[in-house]
Amino acid sequence: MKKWIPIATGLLAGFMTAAISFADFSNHSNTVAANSDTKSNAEKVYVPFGQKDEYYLFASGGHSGQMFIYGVPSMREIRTIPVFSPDPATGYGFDSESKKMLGGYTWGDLHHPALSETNGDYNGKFMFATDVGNSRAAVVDLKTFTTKDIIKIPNTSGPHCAAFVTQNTEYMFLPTRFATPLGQKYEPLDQYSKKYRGVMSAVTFDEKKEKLHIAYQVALPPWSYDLSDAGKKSSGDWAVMTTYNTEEATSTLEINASQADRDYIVLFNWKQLAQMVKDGKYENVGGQKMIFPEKEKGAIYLIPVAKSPHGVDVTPDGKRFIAAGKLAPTMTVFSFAKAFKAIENKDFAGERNGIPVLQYKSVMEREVNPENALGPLHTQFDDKGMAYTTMFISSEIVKWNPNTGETLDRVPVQYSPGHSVAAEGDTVAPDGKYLVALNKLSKDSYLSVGPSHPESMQLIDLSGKKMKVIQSVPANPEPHYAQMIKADKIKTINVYPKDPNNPDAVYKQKDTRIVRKGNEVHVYGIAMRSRFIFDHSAKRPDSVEVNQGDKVFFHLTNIDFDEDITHGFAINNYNLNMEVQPGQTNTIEFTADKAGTYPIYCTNFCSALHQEMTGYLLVKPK
Ligand code: K7E
Ligand code: CUA
Repeated sequence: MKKWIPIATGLLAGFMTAAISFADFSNHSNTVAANSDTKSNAEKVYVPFGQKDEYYLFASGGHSGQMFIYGVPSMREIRTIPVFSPDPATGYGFDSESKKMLGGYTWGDLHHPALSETNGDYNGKFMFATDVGNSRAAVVDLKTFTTKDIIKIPNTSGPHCAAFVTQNTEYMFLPTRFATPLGQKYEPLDQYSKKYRGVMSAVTFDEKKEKLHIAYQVALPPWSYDLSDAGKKSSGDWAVMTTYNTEEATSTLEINASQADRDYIVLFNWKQLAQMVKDGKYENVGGQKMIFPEKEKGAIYLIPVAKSPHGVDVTPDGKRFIAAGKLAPTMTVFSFAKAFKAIENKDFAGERNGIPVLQYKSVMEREVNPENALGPLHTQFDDKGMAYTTMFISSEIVKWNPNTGETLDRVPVQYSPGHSVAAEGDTVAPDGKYLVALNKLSKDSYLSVGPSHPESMQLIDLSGKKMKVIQSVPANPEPHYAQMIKADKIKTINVYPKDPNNPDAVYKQKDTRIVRKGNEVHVYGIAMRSRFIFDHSAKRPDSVEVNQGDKVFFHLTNIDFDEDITHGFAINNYNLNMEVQPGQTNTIEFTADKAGTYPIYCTNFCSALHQEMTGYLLVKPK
């Protein structure tokens, strides 16, 4: 323990100015261009035209609120899935359903995408994500790569460490980065230790209805909860998360939250928490079932860990969890079995905020300090159980053996990696093969675009004895975390099937119509190559006339049941656009408050006569 105190003090400055460490790498000559086997690297990432990538990579879009999809090993960006922010390209946030889901928010901060799991393995069905910016959780359906549900999480501020799912997607846990008074009521900051709380929410998912739901919440001490991970196999009922600012500082956190040599890992049993809820051991706070751990004991424990940890990761066999020190150059390996024993023997070193603290020595298995490796943040695993930890300050990936602590290999990356992601890396059976470093700074890697540069992702080949960086691509803000899944696990649909129960759907030209109810106008129309038909019986079936002030609903069905033949629907000068994918029915609603003549047009180039796919919205003045 003594060892890291002096180092950590120096590190604090280093962590904040990681860029100064770039110079250290001049002797590594590891830039892709300088690599002597450029050709063999190129072959490894080359996916010939007509062939497809082996993996999907789902990368967090950070404060863009979106998720970016890449293919691995080509590292080609395939798609953006809008989740927490509107996206004109797909009409997300414009059509009625997605607009309602976004709830008026125009941005989100998506950090950790999490794939749904069956028996600890990605099942390829759904992707979950949380929003640190506006405290929401979302689910994306991987049949269509579209967001299906978003819920606002009350009583919480910034669910950063989420989303990590339990091994059969029973729960995802959303502990918060910021402590606030419950319900975000006003309380002076002097009351921080007494009145503020960090709240963890347990969210469930109804796969049939595709709906998220808050099962219960836990009022944790007023600390910052950082990364979390669910247990696996023998530790499957448990989950772990890191904390910082257990100092309970209320200002200048960079100094004041780094005072203590130890913060904690929170170890909790989610089955016991669920049982407490069943037994009525909770209080109602703002409509949520809130467990107070100082009153209801037995499900939550604290484990001391070196200074302001960031990541904590459970090994694929579920036997250990590894915390990375951020301000201590240490990866600490803990044993679940030891923790369970310590709990059984009540081997406590007292309590903190009414929560028992387990003896560090009783749970810790080893501290690993690779020489000069600084700023460990997150750990991933390969098929042999070997660990790969990102070093933010020394800008490298360190491969090491969690069973022995031995350092096996190191490779520099450009620069300052936050997370990395291994192929199927969070499952009980990672693939090895590939690791992608998600770097915070690309600095001198690409053509300059001015003072602010893109982040970078570097593909690392794990198949040999030595790690090898084989590709580098720029990434939009901000790849915090990603998950990589075998491509054949994801089964997308080609077209939306006909839905006879959808009252808004119209599949035949003769069923197109305009229905007026008072000042509401409902247009039941179709889009097809290369025209709109809003009312087949009208003199001009592709134009609609309404009165100024009318509430207008365009229900549009794309009757081109043909893969990739998607249509757009934009109203010129009305700030409206949506996409209607093959077979899909989509609705856009607005108040026609501006009188005049407004062209309607298709925004997706859909045929040789796409340009002709137009009509008019006429808004008759009052
Ligand atoms: Cu960027 Cu996971 Cu939000 Cu670490 S987090 S780096
Ligand atoms: Cu439909 Cu262009």
